[in-house]
This record gives sequence, structure tokens and C-alpha cells, in this order.
Amino acid sequence: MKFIDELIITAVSGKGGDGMVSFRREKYVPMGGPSGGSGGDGGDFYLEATDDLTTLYDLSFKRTYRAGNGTNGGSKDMTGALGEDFILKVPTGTLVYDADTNELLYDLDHNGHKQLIVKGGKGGRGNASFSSSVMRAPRVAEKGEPGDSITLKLELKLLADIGLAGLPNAGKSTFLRAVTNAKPKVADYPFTTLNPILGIVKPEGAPSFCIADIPGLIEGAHEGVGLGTRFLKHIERTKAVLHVVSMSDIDPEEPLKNYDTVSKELDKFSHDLAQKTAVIAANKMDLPESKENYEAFKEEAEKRGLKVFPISAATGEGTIPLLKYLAQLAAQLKYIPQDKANKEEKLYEFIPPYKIEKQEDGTWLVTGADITRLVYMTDFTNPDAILRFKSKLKQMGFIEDLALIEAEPEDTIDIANMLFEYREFF
Ligand SMILES: Nc1nc2c(ncn2[C@@H]2O[C@H](COP(=O)(O)OP(=O)(O)OP(=O)(O)O)[C@@H](O)[C@H]2O)c(=O)[nH]1
Ligand SMILES: [Mg+2]
Repeated sequence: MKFIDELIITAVSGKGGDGMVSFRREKYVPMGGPSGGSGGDGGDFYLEATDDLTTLYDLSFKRTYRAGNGTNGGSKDMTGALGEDFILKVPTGTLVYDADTNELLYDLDHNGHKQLIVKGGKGGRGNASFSSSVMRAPRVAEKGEPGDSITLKLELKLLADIGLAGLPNAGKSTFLRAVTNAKPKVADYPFTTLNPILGIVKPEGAPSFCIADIPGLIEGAHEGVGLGTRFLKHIERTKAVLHVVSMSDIDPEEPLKNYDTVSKELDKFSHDLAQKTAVIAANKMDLPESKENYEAFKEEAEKRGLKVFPISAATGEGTIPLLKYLAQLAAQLKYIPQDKANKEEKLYEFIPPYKIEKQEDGTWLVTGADITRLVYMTDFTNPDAILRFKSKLKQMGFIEDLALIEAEPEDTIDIANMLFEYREFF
């Protein structure tokens, strides 16, 4: 399975069903009361985070996802069926941006986190809803409200408790294989791991936690050398970083240099990442030269206040105390919040209900959510619906405002692509 961590999709909610105009027919009653049912509401579009996915790959075959449309109302007060909601599952850790503005909208940061993205259109009301003491036989019904759509950029930043870092060949994947259910590829050539891989550790007597393995880092990674920084973001949100450092080297100073190289790359990529709790797994302790190198390495690392565990990922030796320590960290530490998307209070500014602006070609463009919806929901083939449309515009104060603009009687007024002549409104 391919690993994909960025994707553009379009989410579309369902259209509301149209309301119906009909009258009861009964024996001996020439014309009964209004009985047109309302249309069903259109389906909503949701995103839902799940731990069952670890890549956006499954979503990459389709660009547009649609919720179902509501069906039209029927005679005999039959309400139309609701459109089916669409729930698109994404991996936990998916960040949701408005693709047009690049604004971060949501951080789907836990399993089961379900977020409404676009609401379905409301069903239009049937003529039965319009009857009143003054209007006993209304011939008017609303059309269904159209659905809405938004283009989203999804960005996955995996959420793991512990992130692995180290040079290529240090033994990160061997470690992940040894201690988790994951089976990443292991080989004695650099850059064996090409994509982030998650594994879950289930230590005895401690809650399970999750480890992310990423491709090895080399000097210059932050400038794109090797596999670069493409995958560093996947350990950006972890609680702690486990440095895997090979102790096997002819040069006894090499392990510390290697550790420093990787630390520097983390720091250059993100200062926050370098500030995270760091633990060291001094690996390949089963090899003869490792013992000696380890003593010098440990001394220097401990001087710097770092916790070091000697292990052999190949034989499993020493991994139990390390896992216990990591389990503790995972339980104690919190994820460093990536963003304030879900918490930040959004400030709402006052938006006037509509705007009337003169265009270069002389037409007058009217914009505004309510007035646009009113146009969409009006059936202009029905004279009664048009009367209702006009009285609604009056209620909104729109007619009064329209009287104030300096327009000629035959000027074009464009509301949601419906073109009117100025004089039609008076
Ligand atoms: N003797 C010994 N060999 C090990 C140990 N851990 C890993 N190796 C070997 O080191 C080589 C590299 O191991 P990997 O686990 O693929 O290394 P990696 O850090 O994931 O490498 P990249 O994916 O390239 O970043 C393989 O040949 C492993 O068998 C160990 O504890 N002892
Ligand atoms: Mg690897």
C-alpha cells in the first residue's frame, strides 16, 4: 500500500427535495385542503477519524464525494425521504484545510472524531405548510435548498506516542519489528524504509502505545538531502523521540557524532521537535565492538542528562526495560498540540445580509446567503411563488434598499444568476 499524506478532495452535501403543491381529493369535495408534502433534507457530509487507516491512499482514487439528495415531497402530505449522509473515514491525525484559503479548519486528532463539514440543503416546504386562516388554498411550495460544497486539503500528520529517529541502518525498523506487530522491511543498505510505519507495543502490565518508524535521516536532511524532511512531520506530533544509535563502529567516537548529526537535523527542521523528550536506544549491542564504544557513548550522553538503554534489536536483549520506560512516558506526556484548530474561538464579524454592487458591464450584482437561498428555493414558473418571493424581499428590507440605488428601470439585477429588470421589483 502506498503512503500518501496530502490530498485534495471536494466534499458536496445533498440537495434538499422540492416541496409539492397538491390538494386533497375526496368524494363530493370539489377541492380539498392543501396536501403537498415537504421535500426531504439533503444529506450532510462528515469526516471521521479512524485508527484503522494510516495513510490517505485509499482516498486518492476519487476527487469528489457527495452526500445523497433529499427526495421531493409528494401529495397526501408525503414528506420526501432524507438524503443519505456521507461519512468519509480518514486516518487519525488528519488536518483539514480549506484548499482555497489554506486556513486550517479541523484537526481530527482522536479515533472516532467526527466532524460535520458541509450541511445538506433543507427540503423545500410543500403547500400544506403554507396554509393559514388567510390563505386556505396556497398554490405555493418551496424548491429544495441546493447542497453546498467545499474543496479541502487533507494533510496527515501521524499521531504516535513515540517517534523513531536515527541514521539509515541504525536499526530502527529492526527495533519496530522486534517490539510491535508491525513488519517493516529490514535490510543492510541505507534508506530501506521509504515511508512512515506505525506499530503498536503491548507491554505486559502496561497500557499499549504506538511507535512511528520513519526513513533514516542524514546530514543535510533539513535541506532535502536523502529522503529529506518529507517524513519528519510524522514525528512532529509524537510525545517523545527515541533515537536509535548503532554502537557498532570501528571509530569509537562515531556513535556520538551520529547522534549529534540527527539531533541537529531535527532542530533545523523544527525547534519544537528538538525540545521533545529524547531517549536513546544504544543498538547492536550483540556485536563485539559495541561494548567498548558503548561505555564512552553512555558517559557523554548521561553527562548531557540523556537516558540511554543498551539494546540489541536483533536479539531482543535489553528491550524490556526500554519499553517499560517508553510506556511510562507515553502515559505521562501529552501530545504537543499541533494547532489550535479545534479549540480556538472563532470571531464572527457582522456580515450584512446582502450586498448590491454595480458591475463594470452596468448590471447590479446582489450577493448574500439568505437572498441567494431564497432565489434557489423559489419556483419561478409558479406565479404564487413569485408573489411570495417579492413579499419576502420586502420583509428583508431589500426593496427599500433597492429603491436607493441609482439604477435605470431597465437595468439588470443579478441575484444568484437569476436576472431581473430593476422595474420588476416596484
Ligand atoms: N547485529 C545486529 N544487527 C542489527 C541490529 N539491528 C539492526 N541490525 C541490522 O542493521 C541493518 C539495518 O537495519 P534496519 O532496521 O533496516 O535499519 P533502519 O534504521 O531501519 O534503516 P533505514 O530504514 O534505512 O533508515 C540490517 O541489516 C539489520 O539486520 C542489531 O541489534 N544487531
Ligand atoms: Mg528502516
